[in-house]
Amino acid sequence: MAQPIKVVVTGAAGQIAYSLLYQIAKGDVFGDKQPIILHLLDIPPMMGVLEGVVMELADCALPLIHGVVPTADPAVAFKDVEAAFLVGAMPRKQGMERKDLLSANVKIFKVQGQALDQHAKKTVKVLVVGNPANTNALVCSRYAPSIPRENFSAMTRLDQNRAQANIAARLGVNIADVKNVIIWGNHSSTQYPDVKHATVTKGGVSKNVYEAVNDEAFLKGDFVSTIQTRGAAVIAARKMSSAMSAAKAAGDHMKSIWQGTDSGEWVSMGVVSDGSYGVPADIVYSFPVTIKDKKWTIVQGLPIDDFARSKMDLTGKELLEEREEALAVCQD
Ligand code: NAX
Repeated sequence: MAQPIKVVVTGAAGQIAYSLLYQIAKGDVFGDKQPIILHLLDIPPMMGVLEGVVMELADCALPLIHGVVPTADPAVAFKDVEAAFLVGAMPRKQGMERKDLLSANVKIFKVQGQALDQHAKKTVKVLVVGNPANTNALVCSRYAPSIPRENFSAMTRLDQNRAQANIAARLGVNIADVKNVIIWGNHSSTQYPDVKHATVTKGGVSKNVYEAVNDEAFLKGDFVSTIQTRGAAVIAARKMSSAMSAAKAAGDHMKSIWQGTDSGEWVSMGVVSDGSYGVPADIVYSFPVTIKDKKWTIVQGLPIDDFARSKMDLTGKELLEEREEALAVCQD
């Protein structure tokens, strides 16, 4: 059997982690032959709750788990980890402005970037889930200069999964028959869910989603706004934010990094922009990527029409603003 790898999950006492830990622990992410030592980080007041999570992990009786290390100390949590799920962040409280949330959370990601820099393996793959995920990932990578920037990514896979599910339901096909949906930009309500390059297979025949849906008004209107506001719709119904689906998406994202993408398929993730598609460089922007040997490559050469251009620019502009706010907070 392979040597165990150390995997950290932050916000380990929270609701996303509660679903995510089981997926990781049973082999859905790193494979069913890969033993794991789980490092669980949360803040000191949550140590009692975390102890309960540790008890439940033990009671799951999962043979891939070769150790569990609950801690409130980032130095312990990030020690020698090869994969990091950065889920923990401060939730938005009533009366809190987006700016206040950004300012509280980027500070957390500055500290965790520094801890990763000092303690993690240099090959560590870091997935940022905690919001504002794209800008937190940028901050985290900036404060971990000894780790390649390409190793940091932000989660837009939940948005991708939502878009894929919406189209599959609309066309009455299985989710697996819809491929290459793209999320461009920020994991926020400015994101641009794009099916112009997506395909659907029905009765053995593959077709472009745009042609199959055959309703441009829907694809440019309700579809886009439904995906952009899906998180708020879940909160309104459940009185809590998406957790099961967010955990599934986090597992999917890291699995894509670990095991690569299938031939002819791409996935969306927030990565440090190199200026592809005229997107500003040096922001964490969600692009379509293919992955091989744990390295991503932005899919090049997709034609961008005027509608897509305006949506892609808008979400890029928001990310530039977030970057300025975040860097100012970090310098305080
Ligand atoms: P919870 O509030 O249930 O859990 C968060 C946990 O993080 C808590 O246990 C808290 O104590 C812990 N925490 C806070 N500060 C910490 C720190 N400095 N170090 C370690 N742990 C810390 O939130 P949950 O529903 O699990 O959501 C977690 C984050 O995911 C939030 O920021 C949320 O906004 C974000 N989301 C991101 C999504 C995405 O697609 N990128 C979608 C789902 C989710 O909304």
